[in-house]
Order: sequence, then C-alpha cells, then structure tokens
Amino acid sequence: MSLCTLSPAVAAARAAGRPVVALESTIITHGMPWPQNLDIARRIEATVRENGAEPATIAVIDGTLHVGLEDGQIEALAQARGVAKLSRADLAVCMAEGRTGATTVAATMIAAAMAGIAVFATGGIGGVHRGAETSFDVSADLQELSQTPVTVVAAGAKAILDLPKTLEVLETLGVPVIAYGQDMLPAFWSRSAGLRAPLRMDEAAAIARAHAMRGRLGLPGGQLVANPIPEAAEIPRAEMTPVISRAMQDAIDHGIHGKDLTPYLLQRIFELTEGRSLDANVALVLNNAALGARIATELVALPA
Ligand code: PSU
Ligand code: MN
Repeated sequence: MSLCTLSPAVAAARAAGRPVVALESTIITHGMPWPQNLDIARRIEATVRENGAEPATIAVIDGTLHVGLEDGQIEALAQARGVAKLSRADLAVCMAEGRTGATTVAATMIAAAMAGIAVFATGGIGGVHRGAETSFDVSADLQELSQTPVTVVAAGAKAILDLPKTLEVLETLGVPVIAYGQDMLPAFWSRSAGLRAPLRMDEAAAIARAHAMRGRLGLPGGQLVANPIPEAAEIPRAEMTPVISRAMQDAIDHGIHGKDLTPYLLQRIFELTEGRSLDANVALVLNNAALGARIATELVALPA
C-alpha cells in the first residue's frame, strides 16, 4: 500500500503531468488563529489554482498521510484542538499511532517528495532562533532543505529568528537561498532584512531550470526562494522590532521553548499588532502561492 494518499484532484494532476504545488498545514493549525485560518487556507488553494496549478495541502489525519485535502478536511483541521505539529522526527510516530498532525515545512517537504511534487509554497520557514548559541534551537526545516529535493517558496525567514545565523547554516548545508526580484533578503513582514541575499533570480522559469539542474547534478536537497511581501502589505522593520522584542521577552517569562516557541511568538505578535501581523502574513502567503504555481508550471514545461 502506498504510504501517502493523494486526493482525486492531486492524483489526476500528477497523472496528467500538470503542475502541483504542495502546501503545509501547520500554518493552518499553529500559525494563524481560527476562524481566519480556514478562510486563508481556502484562499491559498484558490490562488494556486488561479495561477494554473493544483494545490496539495498536506496533513496526517487519523494516521493517514494525505497529499491534497478535501475542503471538509481542511475545515476540520482548522478548528481542531490538540493537533500535533509534525516535523521529520515525529511524522512516523504520528502515522503509526493513527493520530492527527499538521505538517511543518520539513514534514511537508518529505511528503511532497514522496508524491513527486517539486514545488511547495508557504509563509516563512523555521530557522536559527535568537539565542541559539545557548538554546541550540535550530529548526529541522534547514536540514530538510539540504536533503529533500523540493523548491520552497517563502517570504524569507521571520525576524523572530536570527537571520544572519540562519543564512550561515543554510550556506553550510549547501542550500541555495534565492531572493526573488531583488538583491536584499526579505524578512517576512518586511521586504528587507537589511542583509544581502546570497543569490538573486528574477524569473520563475530560471528558478525552475535551477531546480532541474540540481537534480541533474545529483545534488540532494532543494532551494529556498525568498519572495518579498508585496509593498502595500509590508510592515516596516523598525515597527516590528519592538513588537518582536516584547514577544520574545514574554516567551522567556512564560518558559516557552521547543516546538511551542514559534506558534507562541506568532500568536503574541498577532495580539501586539492588533491583527496587523496576520494581514501581512495573508498577503505574503498568497504572493508565495502565486509564485509557487508559476515555478511549478515552468518546471513541467521543461524539456525532459
Ligand atoms: N512560519 C510562519 N508560520 C508558521 C511556521 C513558520 O510564518 O506557522 C511554522 C512552519 O510550519 C515551520 C515551523 O516549518 O513553523 C517551524 O517550527 P520550528 O521553529 O519549531 O521548527
Ligand atoms: Mn525549534
């Protein structure tokens, strides 16, 4: 029996060689509050379709690894409580125990690769947390990018992370970090992290060719495409800095760490910005879904 279950729409797209874009479920269950998360999950899928590709939202439901969810499954996940947050370490345990879990960037990449899906769009990836020199908190997303051949479109890494250290680790791991259409590394809510990105590409087709070239070279791992948030939706870095500091201090005061840290910070920043952080998050994730669909479309059009 196959280890992952494709939805009929995703199976049909794969069989016909049409472009498919993988989507994660942790942003639904742990990254955004109910009920906005449901509406946003649907809009992300619609954006992928409008840009010519089939969306495949990925999650483990009652032990089954689903690649492509029906609307009712997304609705149930969006309001479920106590859903596990799955990365490489806990994916197999969740499936073996017949439980339900949302996939992070790392686990979504694993499932996408199994299903033959080369492109994945999300909001932001995990990275090296601030204070990692003492906490050792480095997201498994970085290691996954070095070993699983999926191109991940994100809006850079969030400013709650230590961005210079995140770039250093990605370089060590051999992960290309490609800023889309600009020289500077985007920083999620803001268009620039104040750091130059290692690489820059301006065309979806070129990103698709680079993905294919890695495969031909036999290099394992994927690419990180850092797509800047649309200008109209950006929250300037200067405005986010004190909010992030406050949220981080609150996390320390409440003893939050490990898997709970990223969801806690996102929720706290949502409260502190009175919802503005979520509006920006929606704009950037839709922007990434559109670019992901264009890259996936270029990829299936490449000569074999
Ligand atoms: N970035 C966001 N929203 C999120 C996440 C990242 O803007 O919800 C999630 C992703 O699923 C990512 C995970 O893979 O957080 C990283 O968690 P950690 O830092 O615990 O590895
Ligand atoms: Mn972590």
